[in-house]
Amino acid sequence: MSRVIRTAAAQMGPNPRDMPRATVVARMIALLDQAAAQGAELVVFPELALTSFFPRWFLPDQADVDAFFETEMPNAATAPLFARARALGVAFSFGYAEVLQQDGRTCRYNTAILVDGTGQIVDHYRKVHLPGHSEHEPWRPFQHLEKRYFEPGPFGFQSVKALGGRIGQAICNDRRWPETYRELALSGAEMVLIGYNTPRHYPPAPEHDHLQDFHNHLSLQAGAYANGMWVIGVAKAGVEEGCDLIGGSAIVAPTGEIVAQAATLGDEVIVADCDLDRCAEIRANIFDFAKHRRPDVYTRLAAPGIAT
Ligand code: CDT
Repeated sequence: MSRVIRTAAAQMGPNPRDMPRATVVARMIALLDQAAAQGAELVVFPELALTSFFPRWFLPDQADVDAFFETEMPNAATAPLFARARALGVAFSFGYAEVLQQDGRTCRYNTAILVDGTGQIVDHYRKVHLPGHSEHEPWRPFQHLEKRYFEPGPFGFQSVKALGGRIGQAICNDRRWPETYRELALSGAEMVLIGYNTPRHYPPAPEHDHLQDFHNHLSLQAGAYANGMWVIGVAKAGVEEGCDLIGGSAIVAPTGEIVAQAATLGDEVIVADCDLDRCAEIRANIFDFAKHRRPDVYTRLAAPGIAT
């Protein structure tokens, strides 16, 4: 039986701060329709897809922060997206800011969900690697306050059975960490969905700004190859509230080759046929984990210490 998932990366252009969620969701539905017209069974949207990338702002009033969060999913704003996807029988994933009450306290996560073709949420991932800083740093031209506005996801990385294979999720900065992919691969993932918002300018090391696109693809391609799995990287791109976000959304094969890549910095759909059986090209060969991996000597990997 064929295990090809025709997959779309639905890159999004900027979401201005005052763009209503209804408008953003209408754009997402237009992208979903375009993808479905090309036969896509799975449509992958970016990190924090419903709003502007708000960690760029220091917002002293918690009410201003909370305006970017969702208390339930689906909700009134996203219900039309869920309905259209269900009508089309298309699975989709997207990122959003999630707030919930848990064990008597308020928890806020940078979250991504995977929804299957029947409209069921089948995977709920909370971002593990939160980049940036916790305090206002006025010297920066823009902030990166993920460490202030979110807490790290406590559940790590796992994949779920969906669409005839095993699918996992990660979010933006996670894609730079080899551990992300290896953990997902060891959980059986054959495809990993990764939305991102990556500013071209990195204030602590501006000498690397010209490498942002390179580092994006380097990470996605290395993760795919070293673990023999499909990686779908999807940007929110373009100039959002004065902040230049890279594009370069890409569908990467288990060989590490980019098989489809966005050409713009706006709303754009790219599509590829992702045959999950192609994971074996790598996993039954150079990265045959059972045959060649040496976890007995990787003792430092899961230990907290760092040699100095
Ligand atoms: N959203 C996100 O994680 N962005 C980071 C920006 C660099 S760290 C300040 C990234 O890794 O792309």
